[in-house]
Amino acid sequence: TTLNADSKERTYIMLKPDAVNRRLIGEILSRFEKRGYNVVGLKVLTPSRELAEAHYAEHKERPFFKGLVDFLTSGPVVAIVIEGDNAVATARTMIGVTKPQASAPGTIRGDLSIDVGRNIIHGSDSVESARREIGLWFRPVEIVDFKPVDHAWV
Ligand code: ABT
Ligand code: MG
Repeated sequence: TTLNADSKERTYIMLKPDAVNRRLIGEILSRFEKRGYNVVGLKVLTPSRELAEAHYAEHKERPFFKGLVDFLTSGPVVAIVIEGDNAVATARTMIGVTKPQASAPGTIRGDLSIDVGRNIIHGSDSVESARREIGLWFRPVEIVDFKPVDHAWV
C-alpha cells in the first residue's frame, strides 16, 4: 500500500444538535469518507452537562459558555473519530472557520450554516486536543483498529 507514517492520525469530530435536527449526518459524514478518511468511532448521544462543560473547558470564563453548554446538551450529537493522513488539520480545513459567514463555500460550515452559535460541527484544533477529546467522548473499546484491506469488494 501507499500508507505513510502519518496515516493513523486521529481527530475528534462532533456533529452538534443543529446538524442532527437538520438531518445532515449523512451529508457531513460522507464528505470525510469521500475525502479518504476512515470512521473508526461513531455514536449518537445526548451529552450530559458535565461532559459538555469538560469538552469546552477552555471557554469556561467566556460570556457565551453557558449558552454553548445549553446548546450542546439540547439534543443528540454524533461523536466521531476520524482517522487518516493529517486528519486534525485537514478536517479543520474541510470544516471552515468558527464563523460560518466567514467560511468559504465548499467547506462544511460555508455550505451548511450561517450562525456562529449554531455552527453544526466541531473538529479538534490540534493533535493534543484530539487526544484529550477522544479520551473524553470514547472508551478505548469503542474505537476500532482499522486495517485497510485489498479485497475485491473494496
Ligand atoms: P468548535 O469546533 O465548536 O470548538 O468551534 P471552533 O473551534 O471553530 O471555535 P471555538 B472558538 O472553539 O468556539 C467554540 C464554540 O463557541 C462558540 N462561540 C465562540 C460563540 O458562540 N461566540 C464566540 O464569540 C466564540 C469565539 C462557537 C463554537 N460553537 N458552537 N456551536
Ligand atoms: Mg474549538
